[in-house]
Amino acid sequence: MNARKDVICSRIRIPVFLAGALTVVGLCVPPSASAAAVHKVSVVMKEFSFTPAKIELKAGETVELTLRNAGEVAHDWMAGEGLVNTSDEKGFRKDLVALLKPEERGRKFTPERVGVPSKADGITRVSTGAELEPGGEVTLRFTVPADAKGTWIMACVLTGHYESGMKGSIVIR
Ligand SMILES: [Cu+2]
Repeated sequence: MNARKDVICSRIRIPVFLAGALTVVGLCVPPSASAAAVHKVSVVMKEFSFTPAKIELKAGETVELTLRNAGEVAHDWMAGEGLVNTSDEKGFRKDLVALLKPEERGRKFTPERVGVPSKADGITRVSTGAELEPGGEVTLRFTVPADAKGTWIMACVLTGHYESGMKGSIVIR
């Protein structure tokens, strides 16, 4: 009885061992040069924060920025500089997303572009980015242009969200 049991066990072990070995081989294959050059960054959105709140990128690198809404309500992700932030108008004097021209892929998100003529100075502020439903995810893939160097604000421009903490910075060197 015992001998028979051992035989059954050894038959089971062989394929499991092979599967394990194949997995190890798969993990040891070096990534191609193009895959290695991609800088992957993830930002988690919820009520009311971006985590991490600071992203650092370099001009010339290819970036895959993944935004994920782990919250219970919809959130926006926008980026730029010169934010007009009042209760009835929000938008950037200079839009970072227009410079980055990202390819966007994901689920449960809507690309957004909103222009807001400022009451203060008549200049149109823009908010470009994406609105993510709860559970939504979008990956923005772009190569950082040299003219994007600087410190930018990322924000959720939905009413009250920025004021409650949905803000952060993107530093491009
Ligand atoms: Cu929000």
